[in-house]
Amino acid sequence: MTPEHTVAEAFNLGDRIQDIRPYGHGLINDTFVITTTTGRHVILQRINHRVFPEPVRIMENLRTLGIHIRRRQDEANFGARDLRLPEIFSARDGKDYVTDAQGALWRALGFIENTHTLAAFTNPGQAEEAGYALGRFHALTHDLAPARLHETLPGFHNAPAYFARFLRACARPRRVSSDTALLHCLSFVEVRSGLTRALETARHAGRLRLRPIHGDPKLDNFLFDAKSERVVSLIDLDTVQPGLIQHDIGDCLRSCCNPAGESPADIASVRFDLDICRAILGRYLSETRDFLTPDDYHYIYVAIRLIPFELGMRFLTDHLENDLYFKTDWPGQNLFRARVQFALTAAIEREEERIRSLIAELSQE
Ligand code: GN1
Ligand code: MG
Repeated sequence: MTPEHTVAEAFNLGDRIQDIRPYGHGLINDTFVITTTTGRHVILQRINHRVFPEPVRIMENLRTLGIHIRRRQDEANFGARDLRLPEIFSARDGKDYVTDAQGALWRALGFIENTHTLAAFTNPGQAEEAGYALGRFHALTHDLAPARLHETLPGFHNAPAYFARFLRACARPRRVSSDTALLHCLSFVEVRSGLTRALETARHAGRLRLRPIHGDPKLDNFLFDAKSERVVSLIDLDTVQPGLIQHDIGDCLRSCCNPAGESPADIASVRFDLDICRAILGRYLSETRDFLTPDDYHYIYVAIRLIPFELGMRFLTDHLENDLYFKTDWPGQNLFRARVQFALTAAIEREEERIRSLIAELSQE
């Protein structure tokens, strides 16, 4: 029996297991889909405990989030159409998870049927849907006190801490590199070191406040209904924790506005699409405008530039540390991923004026 089979048997799925297969493209956790003998599907995940120091906290956050969102949705005036959260299957011992012989935590979540993810948008309506979903997620959670949520991943989106780690990785003695792509990446980071502090400084100054965030709203994590093409769920809730909504806005736009994706055949095809940005942000703001402050708007551009830069720096540091964090299929893949995110950062910098005027325009509506 494979480890996933052994673990799956420890959950109360209400059905017998027919088949288990690897699923999705996550860079951190291992994901499988179980098919039961009655044709139902369940997501089974092994949480990467090198990344998440206390995985039990993820499950506690998921419960807290679920209770809060359901209470908000039960309030009057909310339409029938709303975001869904995956169901949590309990283990036969009553817990929300199973721990395997190696100490890793596994969980089983409801599979939201008749949905799919998109590799890239094919029409503006899909981009508006992504904006709706992120905005709705923030609107449903902004009144949940952030202290009610654990930090599942301490330091996640702490760009100055990532920069300090990057510097440590650079300082380690290794062969002098003549790899021009690597040298270019190193100087790309060094000349932007000031950028890393932008959001943290604003937060410490009290200009931005902590709120619950999704943490990883990349395009892969939006589930579109197969028929209506509407987003019905935002999945991958491991990084739900206190953060800045700017982290989510920046991450969503980083992922969605680059139609070439995170692993393009040609880095030259990486760009930042302003029409997609307009569709997402416009719809996002129609869900969130009631509780956003002038400073919230002010820091949107900074976040759009910072988050791809931060992710590039994280990939680059992992490359320098011999790929300990992100899964790789080939040597040098994390360096390649870093180059893609830096190409996107550069594209955003070239469009700065137009992005800033777009944000100003949308904030007036
Ligand atoms: C990781 O595992 P996955 O693909 O959901 C990462 C995100 C990155 C993303 C880039 C916990 O998410 O921060 O934006 O890769 N998650 C963590 O694809 O580090
Ligand atoms: Mg994730």
